[in-house]
Amino acid sequence: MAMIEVKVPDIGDFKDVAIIELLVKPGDTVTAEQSLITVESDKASMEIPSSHAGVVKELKVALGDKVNEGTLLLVLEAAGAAAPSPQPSPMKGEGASPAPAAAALPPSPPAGEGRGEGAPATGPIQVVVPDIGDFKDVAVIELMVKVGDTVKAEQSLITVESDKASMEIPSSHAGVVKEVKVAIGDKVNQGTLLVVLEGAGGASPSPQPSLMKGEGASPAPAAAAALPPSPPVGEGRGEGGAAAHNPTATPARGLPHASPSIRKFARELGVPLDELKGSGPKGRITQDDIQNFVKGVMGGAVQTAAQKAKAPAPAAAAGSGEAFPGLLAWPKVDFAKFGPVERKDLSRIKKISGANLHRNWVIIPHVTNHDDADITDLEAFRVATNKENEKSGVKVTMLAFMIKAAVAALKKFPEFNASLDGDTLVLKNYFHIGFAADTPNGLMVPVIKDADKKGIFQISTEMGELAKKARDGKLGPAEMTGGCFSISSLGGIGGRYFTPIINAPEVAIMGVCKSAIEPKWDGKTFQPRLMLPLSLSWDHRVIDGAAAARFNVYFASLLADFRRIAL
Ligand code: CAO
Repeated sequence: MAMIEVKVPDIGDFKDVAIIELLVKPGDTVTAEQSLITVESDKASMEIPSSHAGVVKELKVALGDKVNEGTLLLVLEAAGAAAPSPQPSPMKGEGASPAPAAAALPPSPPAGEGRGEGAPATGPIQVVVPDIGDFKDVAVIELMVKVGDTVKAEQSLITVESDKASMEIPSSHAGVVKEVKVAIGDKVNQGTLLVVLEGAGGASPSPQPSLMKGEGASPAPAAAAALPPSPPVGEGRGEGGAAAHNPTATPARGLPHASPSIRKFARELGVPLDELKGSGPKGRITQDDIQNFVKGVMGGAVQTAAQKAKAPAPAAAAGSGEAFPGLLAWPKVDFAKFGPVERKDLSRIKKISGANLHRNWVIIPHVTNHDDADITDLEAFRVATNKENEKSGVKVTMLAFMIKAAVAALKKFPEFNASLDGDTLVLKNYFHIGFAADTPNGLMVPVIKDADKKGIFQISTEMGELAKKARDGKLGPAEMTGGCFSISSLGGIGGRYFTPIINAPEVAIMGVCKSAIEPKWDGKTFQPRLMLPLSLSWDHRVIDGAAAARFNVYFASLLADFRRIAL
């Protein structure tokens, strides 16, 4: 039997797109045109079909891998008589590949729409579907705005879907939605009128970014940017993982029916999409479905398959309603009775990170140990280093040293570099350190990968880049997942100590506040020493108080004399 290498076909402007679903596994029999993987950019997802029929011998990619045209996906043993099918052509309908269609999407704004770079948008503005290439008569599957909403230029308005790809259509202008001209289920084409906006005062519409390149800081990419997901999704590929277990349930489309942003939303919350029943058209899973599912799990009314399988897992017990008998309902107050109020929706990041924080706070038995590190000498070294390297443009902050110290402490206390999987502790032999970043939209935790292999300058550079991306809403999921341990530094702001919430599935987090000069007794006299307040929160299911105290003491000793790192 001949072996055939199946590669990613021409996917046009799609570059370095992440695999979010593996739809086949070794041993599966696939037909030509059967979808093999799903890839996703900021605003679109698509399935990549097989060029040939056969039996999967070897998968050459994994979830999260970035692929491009020509990337080897898998090796097939050619099916008996089945001749290799031709390479799929741009999506025009029957059995064609979705890839080129999506790739055919142009980066430009709709013609004649008057992007108006620099020109203030005032009065009614008709926002139409831009040039969406070969996408024809695509169905609206999601309305993301309603009358009265204020939208920004580039904010996603609707999601459309063809056979195998879906994408969000952004607004060409900023303004207030006066009329929505399409409904769910409507078929749209280039030029279809979507909404009428009342132009936002003097606000100039920003230039349209490339639709498929994800340069826009739209809500969709932002949704991906929040706390990393936690079990049972593992590395944030919950629905993909589930699909991978059961790839042949419905050969062509056994996947949960959901748009890219909904999939991201679900991944970030750790919601297994394949366990949800969609309430949208054709069973499509909506944001409400996900939120209701999360509420159900938090309240104990719903159990995920993973929880059922692992019952009586401690997490399930803690999350069940029975753990809180007689709990009062959340107070409903008409605040306007007491004075003027305004209402403001939580940002998507706040909603996502809030749900994660809530779950972590409720489920994990947190304890926080406080300690201080004498960083007098390290701070002098840091200041001198920055002076020496003024021209390099790389500024080293205390956080970079703390990331290295965290790696050394994780090596010495491996149970801190672990995650709970039911009754099993997963000990990690890699050292990815997350750091909390404050952004205009809320808290995010980018991750410095392989911090053990990087020096202070490289860590500082990466931290600067990741923090900027976080603030610009441009962090990708891969940049926020896989963390082993997090550091939340409020040192640049102030305060003394706090109780950080553990970033599950991690088991500990270091909170750091602002250092201050304090008098320290050296046995003869008081010396002015620069003291850094540390607050280590840890999961008492995994870590004991004595280990936590030792971790803190060791961490502080490293900062007090950084040469210990080399011991
Ligand atoms: N003590 C005293 N000063 C400190 C310090 C500390 N522990 N840590 C940082 N500083 C100083 C820095 O040296 C810098 O001073 P100069 O400007 O004089 O050089 C200044 O504070 C600002 O530092 P920074 O915040 O820009 O840099 P950082 O590496 O310390 O932090 C980042 C980067 C992204 C983590 C930070 O900007 C941030 O977002 N912090 C907030 C994190 C957060 O919200 N945590 C709470 C999570 S729980 O809701």
